[in-house]
Amino acid sequence: MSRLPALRRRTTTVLTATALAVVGAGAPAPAAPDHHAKESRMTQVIPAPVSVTPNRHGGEFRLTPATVIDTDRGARRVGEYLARVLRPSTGYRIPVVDDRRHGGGGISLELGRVSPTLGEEGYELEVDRRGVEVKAATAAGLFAGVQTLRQLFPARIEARTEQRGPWTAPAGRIVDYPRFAYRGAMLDVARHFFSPDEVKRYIDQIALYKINRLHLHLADDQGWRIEIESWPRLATYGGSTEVGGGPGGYYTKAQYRDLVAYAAERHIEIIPEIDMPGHTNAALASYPELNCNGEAPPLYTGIEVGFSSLCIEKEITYRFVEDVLTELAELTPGEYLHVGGDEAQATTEPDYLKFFQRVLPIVEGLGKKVAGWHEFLKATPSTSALPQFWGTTTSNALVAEAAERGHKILLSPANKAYLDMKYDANTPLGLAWAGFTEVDDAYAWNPGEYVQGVPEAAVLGVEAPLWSETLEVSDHIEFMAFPRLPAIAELGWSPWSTHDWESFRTRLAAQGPRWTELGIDFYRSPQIDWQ
Ligand code: NGO
Repeated sequence: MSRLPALRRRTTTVLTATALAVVGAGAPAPAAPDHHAKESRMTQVIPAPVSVTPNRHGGEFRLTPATVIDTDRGARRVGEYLARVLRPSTGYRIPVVDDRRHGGGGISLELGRVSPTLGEEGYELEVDRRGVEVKAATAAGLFAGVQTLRQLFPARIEARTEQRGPWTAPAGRIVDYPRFAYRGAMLDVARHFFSPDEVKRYIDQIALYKINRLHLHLADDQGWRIEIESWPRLATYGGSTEVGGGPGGYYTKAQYRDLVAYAAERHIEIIPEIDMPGHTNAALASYPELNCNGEAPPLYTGIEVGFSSLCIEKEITYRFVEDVLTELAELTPGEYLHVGGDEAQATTEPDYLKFFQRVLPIVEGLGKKVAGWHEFLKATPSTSALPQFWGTTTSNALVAEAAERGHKILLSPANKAYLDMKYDANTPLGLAWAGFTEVDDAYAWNPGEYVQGVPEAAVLGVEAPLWSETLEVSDHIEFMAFPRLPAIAELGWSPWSTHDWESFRTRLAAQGPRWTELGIDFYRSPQIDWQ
């Protein structure tokens, strides 16, 4: 139990999810004008919480040089994380203390009994003038609450250098939990390689919006990005270039383990993908014996797709797949291995089926569940397999049948969720094959009733893929991901009853100054009245 004094409950205005949307839309907030700015911070959170109850009489919590973060032992790392966010801008010491030694006051992160409706990742957050109290059943829930709390302080709290206060958060109460279990982002590190530090930077950014899965597309025609000890040339040769002919790169196992740990500390699970049997030129170039004709093709630095295939009839292909997946499984504490399966235009249909009938049991034998782009449903994997829908229409027979059989589906409709699509004809980066995708396009769909025959109960969640044919550095990632990633994150987290474009665009505008403080190079969409 926390030693924080019981928080007084003076709150009488309950902003349900729907009312929240109304406040966001510019209707007068039910607060005295001098409290408006702070109180509106409480209603500007992204993703929109399940319920927000500002204290009707205003009031605020204020960080001071004496503020401490008071945690249960099991939440210590969440406390340290929050302290690392708050220290640089405030210049305060903000020690993280165990609640048994501490007399109260400050920010309390408390693991314990909470309403079962909060589930594994939900939290309750209560702010009054004496303190902040976040409660959850798990560290993941506290971490989600901490991301909300960050947004209750002024934007300059995100600065990495000391700023002037006051550091206030509006009094009130938030109760929150996710709509879907899987809220993902994908980064293609194959077309262009991104260094471990660049990947960590993206992990920090997606964590802001309660994303809990990062899918890494680790191999494609243009590059192989993960060290495999039993097939070392995959990385050293297959990873030696990228689109446009740059130097490429790969992660050593130590670097990859470090990324997995870094993500885990932010309650994000990494899902590794080795795409097969197509999108395999980098592997085919590294080992001639993987080719049906025994000859290694040259490395590839263009952006065509659909021209490569592993050799389905050779036994060595399956030894290769098993070796790679075995080493990958050892690096993966998470439950899924992603085996790609998309755009296998250079593999005949019977060969494709034959291939996956060999490969699917390998993944299961490693104690992992298999994920794949939705085409792999042709090979009728078991219902524990996770198909990732990436089509541009709202009907797909394979996916609907899979949902009917009992599969959970992951939704990444390319014309909504692909962060590499250009915003409009003038966007200097990105592709346009699925159409231009402005912020409202990315936001305007309901995952729970999007694909025909895939009802909400059959949806595991959403994922926003970012393919990197045209992206070379962190700035490029950020320009394409912001502000659309927060849109997809909100679709994955927030109850559908909060869905409201006017509210979202108002709340998004309030994120702009935070991104500026964080050095995030975002797209200033003309659809948003940036502050
Ligand atoms: C497609 C293709 C990728 C491209 C991407 C570009 C899938 C699943 N396969 O999505 O190879 O990089 O489009 O938007």
